[in-house]
Amino acid sequence: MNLSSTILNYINGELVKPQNNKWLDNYNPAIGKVYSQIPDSDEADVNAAVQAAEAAFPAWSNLSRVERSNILHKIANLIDANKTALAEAESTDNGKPVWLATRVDIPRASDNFRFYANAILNFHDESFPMDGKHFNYTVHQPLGVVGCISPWNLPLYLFTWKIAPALVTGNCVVAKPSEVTPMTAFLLSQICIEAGLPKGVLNIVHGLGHSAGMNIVKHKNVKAISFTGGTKTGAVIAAEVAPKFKKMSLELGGKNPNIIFADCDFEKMLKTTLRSSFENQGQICLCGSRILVEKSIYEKFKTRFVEEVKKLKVGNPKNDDSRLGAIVSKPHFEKILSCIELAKQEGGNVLCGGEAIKGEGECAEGWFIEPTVIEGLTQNCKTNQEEIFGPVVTIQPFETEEEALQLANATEYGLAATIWTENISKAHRIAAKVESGIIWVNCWLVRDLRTPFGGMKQSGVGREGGMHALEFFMEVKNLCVAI
Ligand code: TXE
Repeated sequence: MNLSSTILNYINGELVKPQNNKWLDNYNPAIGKVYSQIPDSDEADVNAAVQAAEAAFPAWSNLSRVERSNILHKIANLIDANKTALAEAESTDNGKPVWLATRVDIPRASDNFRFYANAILNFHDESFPMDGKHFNYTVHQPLGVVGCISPWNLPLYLFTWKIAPALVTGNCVVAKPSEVTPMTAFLLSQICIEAGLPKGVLNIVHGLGHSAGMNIVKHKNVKAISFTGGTKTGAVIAAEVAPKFKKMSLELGGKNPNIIFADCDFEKMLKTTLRSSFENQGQICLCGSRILVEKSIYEKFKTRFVEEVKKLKVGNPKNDDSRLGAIVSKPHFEKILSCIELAKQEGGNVLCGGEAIKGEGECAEGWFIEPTVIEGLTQNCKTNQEEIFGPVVTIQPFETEEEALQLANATEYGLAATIWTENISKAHRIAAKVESGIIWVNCWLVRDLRTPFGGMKQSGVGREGGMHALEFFMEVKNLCVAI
């Protein structure tokens, strides 16, 4: 595993420099300093990647599902074999604690490859006999060259979540990780070479969204785009892709309600709510950033929650006792602090946190923010409407189920929600009316890869996960034959 300070593109099976020889700084957010360089790729690099993918497509799509599945299993095994290096690289790039990358991000990356290597073997077509005179059957075929573009919050986790189903269905891929967290994608390139993935099947082009990313989206021979990122970016991509009738899957932002009823298992709720509020420094689109609490337990919740939040240690991501690490980038660090200032201007009362923290030792120049809890805001203020995507949650009381639902659904997003109640009828009743694509009851971030993943409203279009992802990366034909 070559943890080089110079990250290279992976095109046609080779690790290569950008043709324009332009480079971007890549920062370690825990120390606030540049630690590597990444290609500032442009149209020439994307064209080379698409050409390589086109050249590789006939042979790769003609392999049997078992042959493609076997190669994905090799990649999964190599990810597991390099788990420590990958977790450290993920933490260095993203600022998340090493223990979190080790426990979640990297195992999930190998699970993604393993899951789809198996899922394809169970994917089947359908037949529809018609009263002895005609016979229908479906045929699924790969699309060709597809584009996969991913964000910085769960870098290898979300990158592989797209690449694995795209490859195993016989497509060839041009992928771009976030320019903010490129290192594990570079290491994945090396793993794919070692696994014997044929050249051109997967191509990884590093660079900025508006150049490398947009050139992938625009390329006439890229048949589909699978994107995960912000809602505004999703809209830019959709505007480009829709008129060209390319398939698109958009996993976008969220402003998720965490609805807590008085009849919940309080201690279990409290422990999980600490995670759903601040895991990965609150930089998970599934985090519950709006905490809605039934009025009769609001004061008890507020007191206990703030007490526990103050105990959360923010520090060096290398330390096992750091519950929160660094914020991913200086711009995002400054954005979150500006959101906290806005919350105060909107009448919010900061119950704890709210400030940047100066790191210790090697982290003295790092970008750290205290976990922050704010109350006293209206639902319609910007703080409760717009995604902050950091360690900041708001809390507000409700009195009735109707009020809880009104608050929960009062944003333009609809990605995820959590509901805490021991009354199973109430849980089903509320869940049926919450406008979210993913709903957890008495738990959070429990993920079964067979399930559909995605949001409604401004949280996205389409579903990833399970057979939905395999379907997305294939065309389905229906053949009707006269007997
Ligand atoms: O997103 P950006 P970020 C969302 C999360 C937050 C955002 C954070 O809610 O809003 O992602 O990730 C590339 N054409 N989710 O800041 O800026 C860019 O280079 C083509 C939701 O990274 O949108 C990067 O690789 N590409 C999600 C990627 O898009 C472009 C889970 C994302 O960048 C581009 C995780 C362009 N014009 C985060 N502009 C979910 N719902 O599951 C940028 N990019």
